[in-house]
This record gives sequence, structure tokens and C-alpha cells, in this order.
Amino acid sequence: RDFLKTAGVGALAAGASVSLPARAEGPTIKWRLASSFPKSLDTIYGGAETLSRRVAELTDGRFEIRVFAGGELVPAFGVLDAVQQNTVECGHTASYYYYGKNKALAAETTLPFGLNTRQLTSWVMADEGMGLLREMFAEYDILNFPGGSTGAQMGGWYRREIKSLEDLKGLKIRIPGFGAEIFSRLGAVPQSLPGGEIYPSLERGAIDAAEWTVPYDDEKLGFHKVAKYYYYPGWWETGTHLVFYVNKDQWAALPPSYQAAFEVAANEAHLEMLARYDAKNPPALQRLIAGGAELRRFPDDVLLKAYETAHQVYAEEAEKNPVFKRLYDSMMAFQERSDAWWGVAELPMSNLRQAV
Ligand code: PYR
Repeated sequence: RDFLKTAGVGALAAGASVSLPARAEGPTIKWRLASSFPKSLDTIYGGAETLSRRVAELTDGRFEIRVFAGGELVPAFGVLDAVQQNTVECGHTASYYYYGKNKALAAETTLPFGLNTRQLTSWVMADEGMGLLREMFAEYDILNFPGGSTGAQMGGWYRREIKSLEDLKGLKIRIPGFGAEIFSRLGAVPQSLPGGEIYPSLERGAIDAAEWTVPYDDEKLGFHKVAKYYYYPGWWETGTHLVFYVNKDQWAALPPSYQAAFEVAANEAHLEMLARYDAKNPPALQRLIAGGAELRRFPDDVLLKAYETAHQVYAEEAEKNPVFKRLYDSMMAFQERSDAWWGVAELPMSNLRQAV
């Protein structure tokens, strides 16, 4: 931007004449956005702030989106209902919080052992993902937009060490979406809690373990103070996507240039969130380990059984849920093509760098 300012001054100084076209006046529009996330998590909650700031900048302040944290306007897991019912015009959330309504919604966020973040973004933006997702969300009178990504997540914090599948029996763990269903089939007792409510439950022993996202957030939430073992890989969150929801009628009432501003700002928020996490996670993980967190890989029997169970769950769901089947088949076909390419270029390259 400084460069543009300087270039502008130079052009004027050189005597170029600049005539600005008259700006079309747009209406003043004020929206409220209900987030599922707590304000303390600047990166994930910040996705909505970026959207709001950029939309305002792109419309000369005429389109204002006020952001409310999880629980402020509506419950953290009430965002889909609130946008569908037009209680708020838009929201920022993770669709797998609505797993109970339709498991297909969870596929928009992430699937255990599924696509990584880049693959999921590519499926959504450059393959058939967006078209299929828009069809699904039309049933809720909602339009979905990319809302950021955490990248691959960690496997969470455990008070007790998980040495084998046996150790999952009866384990009370906070975990959302398909991950919760798989953990339950492995003998654990999953709990559904919004981000802002996890720490107090773990601290008072109401749960034995909790997963949220990645080291930068996990450190902020303080899980390391009450559970020592930090597990990887987070096989149920291979590239978690957040999402902006917009009520269909509210969207239709926007001038096209405001719609374009919203789309541009959502895309920027999507990219920016992942870039921030990728920059902030490495030092956060180092700090956590230096502070006493014990990093552990899930045992092989857990990973193998979880993989097998995930595919059983998908097969059962695809059998009875045509919306899920369409999304799942498309994602799996994409994953097969994409993995073949990653196996040639990205993976060997990063393996080589780590090995030398
Ligand atoms: C979670 O709720 O677990 C997320 O990763 C956002």
C-alpha cells in the first residue's frame, strides 16, 4: 500500500492528470455475525473480524458486519439455526457442530483420514465441492463461504497416557463430529462442548481428555496446565475448514458489489487464518514442550482400528444418506487423484528435506 501511495504521488508530481469517476452510492447495510468461537482465540475468532474489516473497507464503510463471540447472541452451537431462521444475517462456525442434524454437514469441515487442508480447499474452490455444498446448504436457506482453516490438528490432551486401544475404554473426551462417533465405537465417551467451555471441564475432571485445534490455540486455552500428554496425529481433523454462513434472503437483498466484497473478504479470511496458524504453531509447540507437555504419537492399534472404523461409519452413512454419499464419493475420488500427485511431488520433497 505504501508503494501505491508513493507511485500515486510520483504520477501527480510528474503532472499526470487524474480524474476520479463519480462513485455510485450504495445503501448502508448493518449485519450481525454470530461466531461459535471465543474472542480469546484471536486466530480462529479473528477470521470473522477480518471478514468484517475487509467488507467495510471494500464498501467505504457502507456494509457493516458486527461480530459477536460464541454465546453472546446465540449459543456457540446455535449458529446454523440462527442463520437459517434469520435471527442473525450471518455466522462463523464449523459445520460438524451440526452433525446431529445431518452427518453430511460434517464433511464440509473435515473427515477423519480425509483430505488435507490444501486438498479440501482445492476440492471446494476448483473441483465440484462448492456446487455440492451449496446444494446441501440450500436445504437450510444458507449460503456457505470458505471461513478459514486450522490445517491438520493435534490429537488433544490426555490426563493419562494412551498406550493401547484398551486405554480408550470409558475415556471421557471432548471431540466433535465423525471423530466423536469413531471414539465412541472404540469405547470412549465423547462429549460435545464449545471451545470456550472445554478448559473448565478438563480442569475440574468432568472430562479426562480434550481436543481443540492446534498448538497455538491449545496453549492459549491452557490445557497443558491440567493434562500432560499431547497426542498426534489428529487423524479425525486432517485439514479442518471453518465456514461463513449467510442467510439466503439477506444475501439476495445485497447489491452485487457488496456480495462481491463479501466473497473477496471471505477468501482473504480463509487464506489468512491458515497462514497465521502455520506461522504461530511451530513456536507454540516448542513452548508447550519446554513447559512440560509430553508429546506422544497415538499407538498403532489405535490408529489402525480408528481407520477401519472410520470407513465402516462412512459406508453405513452412505447407505442411508444420499447427501452424504454424494459429498463423500466426490471427495474420495478427488482424494485418490490428488494423493497420487502429492505422492510424486509434495510428499517426497518434504520427506527428503526432513531426511537430509
Ligand atoms: C473444534 O471444535 O474442535 C475445532 O477444531 C474448531
